[in-house]
Amino acid sequence: MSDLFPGVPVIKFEGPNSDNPLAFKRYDPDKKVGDKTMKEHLRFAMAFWHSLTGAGRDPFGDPTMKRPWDSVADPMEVARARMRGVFELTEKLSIPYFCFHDRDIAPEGASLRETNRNLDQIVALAKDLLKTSPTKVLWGTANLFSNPRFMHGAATSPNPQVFAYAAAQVKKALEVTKELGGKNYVFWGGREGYETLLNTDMRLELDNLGRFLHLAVDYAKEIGFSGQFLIEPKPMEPTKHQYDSDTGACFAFLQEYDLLPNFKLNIETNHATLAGHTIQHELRFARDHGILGSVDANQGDELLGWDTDQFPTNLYHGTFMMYEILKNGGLHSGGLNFDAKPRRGSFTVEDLAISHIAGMDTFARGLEAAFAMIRDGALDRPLADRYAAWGSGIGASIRAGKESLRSLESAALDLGEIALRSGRQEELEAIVNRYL
Ligand code: XUL
Ligand code: CO
Repeated sequence: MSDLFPGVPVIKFEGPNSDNPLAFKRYDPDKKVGDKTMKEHLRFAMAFWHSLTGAGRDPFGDPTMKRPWDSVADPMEVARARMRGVFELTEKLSIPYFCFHDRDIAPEGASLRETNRNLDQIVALAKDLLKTSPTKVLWGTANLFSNPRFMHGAATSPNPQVFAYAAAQVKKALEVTKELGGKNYVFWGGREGYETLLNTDMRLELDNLGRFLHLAVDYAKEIGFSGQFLIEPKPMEPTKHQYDSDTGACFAFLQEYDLLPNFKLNIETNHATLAGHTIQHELRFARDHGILGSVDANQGDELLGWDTDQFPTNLYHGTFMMYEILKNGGLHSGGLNFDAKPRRGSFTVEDLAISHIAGMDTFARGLEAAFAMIRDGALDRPLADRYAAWGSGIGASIRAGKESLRSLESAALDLGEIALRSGRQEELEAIVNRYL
């Protein structure tokens, strides 16, 4: 293991009474919850772009983060240090995976050919480090939004040369993700959306997005990449409207373009907030439709209307998220990727470790609470009870498609007052609190 972060020790579980900020209070990797360990349930990942590349810049200010490579001038040397850094930090924190963008792990050159050469060098280093490390790659992706060429979109650009450039970048990113053993490949819409409909042919742009994703599916088959494809809903930012605006919109898009057999969703907490949904809603919708693939685990500030990408510390959300994930039978090839950054004022390397510890403890606590609620049928029993009438009589007959408006009218005409039952919302909320 490299020693770029001497201030971060190997993090151990010390239990809920520990006051050591550099220790787990709830996350005990080998502890069994049901028939799986916490590590197997939670499948944590570190986001390379925030933890290794993120500098703490904001629209009003310059970088604040203090990192071991700050005085290194050669961008390739910085890239190599960061790649060693992701292995060191994930190993010290018992985080089994990391996720990356092509452009975050290696700098761009003067042409795509040169950029690919830079990428190859860093990928060779990563491949070497993977040989002796327990850390693996959860997913890879292509950054199709930072470079000015993508100002009008990538797959949805009005300029076909930009479409071609983006396609070439995805081709390479798929090859690299395969080479590094990535379990999934993510498409986040980046700038796939619009600023104004006055200059936008929405129909053409959506058709092109569908075409683009099919090209990726075809190429993955060609090179034998068997990872899961994921798209990541987000309603806005950087564009006014992102086409993959929420799980419902993504589901409709995947259906329309016949991509459902190949894609699931990577659902992000802060993006759910921006879409005006709870994360519980987004995960539930995806689970019910068989497209819950992976999670970008972070949280937003509910008073701020932008993507703050904070580390997840809300136990209530963590519990509901783990509830949906357990009900989904786990995340399968997906995981909980900390797409989160320490606040700008939390600029030390220790803050980076402490932020991950806080997030991991949140989900470990959420896992235990959710597991216990499911084990006890705490929410399942009242739910089954609420819908019990659909299992027999007229309810069963409606579900079986045996009724018509005419037959239902005859059933309703002479009904007196219908006996309704309480929804028991407050009682259920209190039940959840008992498990926290
Ligand atoms: C952007 C976002 C990204 C994607 C990967 O809002 O969440 O980090 O997860 O490009
Ligand atoms: Co994300």
